[in-house]
Amino acid sequence: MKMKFCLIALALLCFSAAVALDYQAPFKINANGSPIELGLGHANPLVTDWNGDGLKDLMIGQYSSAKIRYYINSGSNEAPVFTSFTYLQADGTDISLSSG
Ligand SMILES: [Ca+2]
Repeated sequence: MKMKFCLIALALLCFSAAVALDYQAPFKINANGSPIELGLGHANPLVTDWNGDGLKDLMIGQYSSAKIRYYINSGSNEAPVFTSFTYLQADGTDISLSSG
């Protein structure tokens, strides 16, 4: 019984250490000097070097329009600069993922 308790305690300790995440405080991201506004609903951001220039870009799935905004980083990875966005397209048409 004592051994079983120790194994459970060890498992809980490992699990809690594995899920203890250290998040930064939330902050707004600017484009053209103003915070990015997405309208109604939540956003699904992704930071990745989409165009392969070595700078991390910003992709945002937009709930209200069901489209994906693409902001090219014209700054650096340490101090990104975003201006206007385009919507991701496939075959010349904005990609739209409707809910439901
Ligand atoms: Ca890039």
